[in-house]
Amino acid sequence: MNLYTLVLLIHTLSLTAAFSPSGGYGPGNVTCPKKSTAGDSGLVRHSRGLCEDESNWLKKRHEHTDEALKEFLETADLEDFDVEEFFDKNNQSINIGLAFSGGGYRAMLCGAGQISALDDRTDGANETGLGGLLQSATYLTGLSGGNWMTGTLALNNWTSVQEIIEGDSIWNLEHSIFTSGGINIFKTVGQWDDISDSIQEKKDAGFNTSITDIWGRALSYQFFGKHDNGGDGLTFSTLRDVEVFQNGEMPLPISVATGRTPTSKIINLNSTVFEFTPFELGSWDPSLYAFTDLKYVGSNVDNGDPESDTCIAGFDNAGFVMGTSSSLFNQFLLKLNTTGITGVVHDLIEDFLHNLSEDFDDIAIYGPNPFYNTPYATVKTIVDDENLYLCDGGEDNQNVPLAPLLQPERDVDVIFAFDNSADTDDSFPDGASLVATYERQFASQGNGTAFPYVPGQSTFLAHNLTTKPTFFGCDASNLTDLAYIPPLVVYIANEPFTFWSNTSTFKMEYEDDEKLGMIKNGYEVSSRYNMTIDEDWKKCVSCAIIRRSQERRNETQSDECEKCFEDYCWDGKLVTEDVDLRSQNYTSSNGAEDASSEGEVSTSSNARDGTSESSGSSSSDDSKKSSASQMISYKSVSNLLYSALFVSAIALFA
Ligand SMILES: *[C@@H]1O[C@H](CO)[C@@H](O)[C@H](O)[C@H]1NC(C)=O
Ligand SMILES: *[C@@H]1O[C@H](CO)[C@@H](O)[C@H](O)[C@H]1NC(C)=O
Ligand SMILES: *[C@@H]1O[C@H](CO)[C@@H](O)[C@H](O)[C@H]1NC(C)=O
Ligand SMILES: *[C@@H]1O[C@H](CO)[C@@H](O)[C@H](O)[C@H]1NC(C)=O
Ligand SMILES: *[C@@H]1O[C@H](CO)[C@@H](O)[C@H](O)[C@H]1NC(C)=O
Ligand SMILES: *[C@@H]1O[C@H](CO)[C@@H](O)[C@H](O)[C@H]1NC(C)=O
Ligand SMILES: *[C@@H]1O[C@H](CO)[C@@H](O)[C@H](O)[C@H]1NC(C)=O
Ligand SMILES: *[C@@H]1O[C@H](CO)[C@@H](O)[C@H](O)[C@H]1NC(C)=O
Ligand SMILES: *[C@@H]1O[C@H](CO)[C@@H](O)[C@H](O)[C@H]1NC(C)=O
Ligand SMILES: *[C@@H]1O[C@H](CO)[C@@H](O)[C@H](O)[C@H]1NC(C)=O
Ligand SMILES: *[C@@H]1O[C@H](CO)[C@@H](O)[C@H](O)[C@H]1NC(C)=O
Ligand SMILES: CC(=O)N[C@H]1CO[C@H](CO)[C@@H](O)[C@@H]1O
Repeated sequence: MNLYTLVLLIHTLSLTAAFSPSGGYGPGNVTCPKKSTAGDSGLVRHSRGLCEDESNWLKKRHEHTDEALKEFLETADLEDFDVEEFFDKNNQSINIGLAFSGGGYRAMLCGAGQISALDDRTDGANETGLGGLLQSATYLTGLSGGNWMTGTLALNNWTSVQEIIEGDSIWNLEHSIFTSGGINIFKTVGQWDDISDSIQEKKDAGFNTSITDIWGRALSYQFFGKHDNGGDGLTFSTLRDVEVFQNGEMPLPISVATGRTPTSKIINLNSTVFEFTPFELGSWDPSLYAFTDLKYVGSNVDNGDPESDTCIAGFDNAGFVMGTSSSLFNQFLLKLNTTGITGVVHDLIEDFLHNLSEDFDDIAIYGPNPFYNTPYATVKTIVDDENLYLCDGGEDNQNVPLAPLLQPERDVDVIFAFDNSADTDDSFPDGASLVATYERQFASQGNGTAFPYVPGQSTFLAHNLTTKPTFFGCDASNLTDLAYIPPLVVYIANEPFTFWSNTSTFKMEYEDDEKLGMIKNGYEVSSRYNMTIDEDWKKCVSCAIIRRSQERRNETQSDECEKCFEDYCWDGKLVTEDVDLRSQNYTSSNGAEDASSEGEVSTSSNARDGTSESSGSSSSDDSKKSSASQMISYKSVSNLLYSALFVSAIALFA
């Protein structure tokens, strides 16, 4: 064998190892990796610090972000600011995090438009948008519909929204996933046959399956149409072997889900937030406080130690991961008889529904539990179970996936939080997600994270904090009472410019012109209507990016940036009916309490204007919300409540 063939062989092996070893949807056997380092056992580690893979990868990413940010700041042309000098003095790279909320296809399409204005590959973004900001970003988080967007970009060789709308093989949304072939019934049936085979493969390999498997496979045809069989063998950890990722040419994609046992309910104060990176799956929260190597999820382990030399790979199917983060949409399949699905597929789903209690409707089963018997959790609910149950990232009401970006280990300077939730009666955001994340820092599950002060939803609406971008946590000196100085948060909410972008969360079909209208409107949202509302928008964004760095060095802001902050920072004022969150007294928690205890944030959970109640009843916002819109914004996970809504939602696409 000559050297060339050897290299080729190794290359092929490493590629196939990245996909499911079976080549299809069913996970397969591989040799376990060598034990990792220092104290941690086998495949699992304590959530102290970042994993070595992420730290190493960051070095490569920072080479790219440093360059891109230099260019971004140069072209922003700030007064009294020398870019070279700034970078010389800065002994660490600036970490920018971008977060995209859930909300079905609405969130995916709005998010696509919003991100396209930050992407220097988009026509016009260098001139009328914030082109280069995406290239300067270190982290990219997505949840539910937002993770459909981030996952599509990441797992298609870091494609761009521009490429997607010019191409024709992905994001074809004219037909719902139940009738993907349109009038071509054979195409639809063929696809569902494949899905059915996939699920059978996973079962045959000895794994429990859930509705999320079906849902994830169906979604994959829309997101991974370029890959064989709708990406049935594509895994999330595949990214490790993709050159653009290895070289740090894209931000770290993170998908967020929450943990929930089939019979329980969760709210922002007691949920366990999970994150999937290409390297790991796990949580920073005390109820788990562990991460596992994503590639080997599905292996039989005890405290992270594989039971034999044989491990499992291929469980982390990309569609399954993206379906997990959006499992709330499993509910569509429950209305089976109204979907028009017939034959084999109908029977397959019917079979599932009969064999599962309804408690499992929105749950993805990760079994065997990769965290079985791990010792780091303060509450043992998750680690004592033989399965790990994950569900939609928005179920705890934190619909913008901020948790991964608030971990002090990641040292994020600024977060751009894109909120495409449907909180109000007319399906626009009202800041509820930020409030939920704000509150969580004071609960034991917040585990010493910090988040800037925000007002309640009444103020968000009355002071127009959702109709123009708003900065939170502008002044580090005002945040010293928090656990540490959190990132500055640039909050950008969905609003209509040229398209009514407040479509229903459950609208599953978009005509091409609707799709493009949503995307274009998203571009206009994050570019301030192509810079026509504020020609200094790029400058102001730059001021936000450099702020924490300046504060660390005790440098004063230029007059120009001060002016920007006057325009965009929340001024701390409230409308009269809003409770001042800042004056709330939270009982400090020692982190050792049972996370399920209801009393841990004694005064706040009822004093807040209702958002932390799972019922969603609100004292001040009653007039602005109906119970239906609260359900759409994932206020409650009650199946009972959903039923009524879904019946009407189904009518939309049936
Ligand atoms: C994996 O190996 C085990 C034995 O170690 C065997 O029982 C099982 O059938 C194998 N699974 C697959 C999918 O090949
Ligand atoms: C950067 O410099 C500051 C002050 O000079 C110092 O406190 C900090 O530890 C340095 N950080 C790094 C990453 O070297
Ligand atoms: C935008 O500017 C960047 C950096 O100069 C350049 O690489 C990129 O090609 C430009 N984008 C477009 C669409 O012209
Ligand atoms: C804003 O710019 C985008 C991207 O170049 C373009 O598609 C859109 O038509 C522009 N919108 C307006 C209102 O000019
Ligand atoms: C992935 O994208 C890079 C450029 O970004 C390109 O060089 C490479 O050929 C692409 N790979 C595939 C498999 O399309
Ligand atoms: C669908 O209809 C069949 C026959 O009427 C019934 O047995 C089944 O329970 C229904 N399934 C669902 C999910 O409603
Ligand atoms: C919010 O916007 C509306 C409509 O543009 C305006 O009438 C109102 O004065 C604004 N409110 C505040 C507090 O700026
Ligand atoms: C910070 O605190 C000062 C003094 O209390 C106050 O005047 C200012 O408005 C605060 N700034 C922000 C952004 O909250
Ligand atoms: C920052 O500046 C203030 C006043 O300008 C001064 O009181 C303080 O000691 C300085 N802090 C550091 C760390 O240099
Ligand atoms: C909150 O409680 C602490 C100690 O329990 C007390 O010192 C502090 O004054 C209280 N703050 C407010 C705003 O009530
Ligand atoms: C979380 O808190 C809610 C409201 O207090 C409660 O109903 C629920 O049972 C708790 N869930 C867990 C998993 O502790
Ligand atoms: C900052 C902080 O409180 N970290 C805690 C998070 O939870 C783990 C596990 O309970 C603790 O060990 C950390 O100290």
